[in-house]
Amino acid sequence: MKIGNLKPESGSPATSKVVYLSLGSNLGDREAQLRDAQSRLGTAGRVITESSFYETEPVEFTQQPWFLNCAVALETSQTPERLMTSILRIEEEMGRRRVQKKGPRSIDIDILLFGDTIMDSQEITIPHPSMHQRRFVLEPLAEIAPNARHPVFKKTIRELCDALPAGQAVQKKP
Ligand code: PH2
Ligand code: MG
Ligand code: MG
Repeated sequence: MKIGNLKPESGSPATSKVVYLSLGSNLGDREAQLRDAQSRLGTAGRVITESSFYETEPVEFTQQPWFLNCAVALETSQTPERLMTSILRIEEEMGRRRVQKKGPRSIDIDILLFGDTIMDSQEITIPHPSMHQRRFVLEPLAEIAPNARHPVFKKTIRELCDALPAGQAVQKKP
């Protein structure tokens, strides 16, 4: 065999990426639901790291119970579209009802970063368009991936977290 034939055929090798997700719950048994979601994410890839759980003040729509939030690193060979389908299925299987935008939810799973992918389609925006403004996202993410880099702002998660204005109570659970 010629050595030149050893290069991979374009597009054929399964390429896996590290994806960072934000999980949140503020209805029912929040802790059990975060754990349930983490374990179900195993159907979409390999869960590499899980942050601690954080008790967080609701933001944007503030008249709702406090959230429990965490961040998860997932290695997956799924495309962003497939992963989004997997996530929506998990949320549905866990009984999420979409009643009010940004309102109370049993489980919410958001894609934050997908390797260094940048995309903006009707269904999916990556990186998550609000992640850099949300302490409930950045603190858990900084715990597991302080040096991951936001591909649009070219800043690390630690830098984005340190640049947040004061406010947005976020308390790491022991
Ligand atoms: N999710 C929202 C709106 N506000 N606030 C906190 N603390 N945690 C969340 O997960 C959250 C929120 C919409 O997805
Ligand atoms: Mg969300
Ligand atoms: Mg969501």
